[in-house]
Amino acid sequence: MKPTITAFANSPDGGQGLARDMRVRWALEEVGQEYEVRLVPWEDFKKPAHRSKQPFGQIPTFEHGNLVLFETGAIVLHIAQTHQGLLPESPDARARAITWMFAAVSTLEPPATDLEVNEYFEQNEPWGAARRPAVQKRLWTRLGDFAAALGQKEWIDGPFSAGDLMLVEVLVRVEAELKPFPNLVAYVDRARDRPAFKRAFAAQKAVADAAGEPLKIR
Ligand code: GTB
Repeated sequence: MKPTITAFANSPDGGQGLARDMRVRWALEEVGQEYEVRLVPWEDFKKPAHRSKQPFGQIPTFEHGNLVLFETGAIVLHIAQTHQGLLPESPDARARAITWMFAAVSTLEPPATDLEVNEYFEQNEPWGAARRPAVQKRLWTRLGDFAAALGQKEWIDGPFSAGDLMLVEVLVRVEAELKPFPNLVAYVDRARDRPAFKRAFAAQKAVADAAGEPLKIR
């Protein structure tokens, strides 16, 4: 039986890879696991049926048999732990890869999301533009620290892992801010060149193309 994930029926980004089901699709493609997708219309996000699977009324979710998961970090970790290919065998290297997954969602993603929120939802507030430089500076500090840690390595710690997958998925959300960090731009480009990334992106884009006009969220 294949797992089922949920995704936007009509993504606001029109299929540019920004909706967070992308990271789950990519992980499933990397490990060669086929999956089903249940598309959730925006008006159903906060309804009890969806909240019973995702308490915050968000996508994506992951269902496999009786198991229902939410939070992309947890979903990608589960996929990586139940298949070969996204986590190293050695316990120490595996723990380090998982550390980078946490760094992605708990250290890099919060300032990235803050910038997105400022762009999408705060620009029409009287204080929106004034807040932006501080938000951007916090993100740049984190990006600079990560750029220094990555250096000229191909991937963050040995072969490509779920750590890289989650890190890249955060970086793509703030692509315009990566320009001062050429090694981060090259890292994202390398990741996008992976066949599994391309398959996941194409699958997500096909849904958006079929949906037509993207959902307006601002
Ligand atoms: N921490 C959760 C996880 O990692 O699973 C975050 C999930 C999340 O934020 N999901 C978003 C959502 O469901 C969709 S991806 N939001 C509805 C809500 O919170 O009420 C976020 C997203 C989608 C599309 C764009 N875009 O178009 O640019 C940007 C961000």
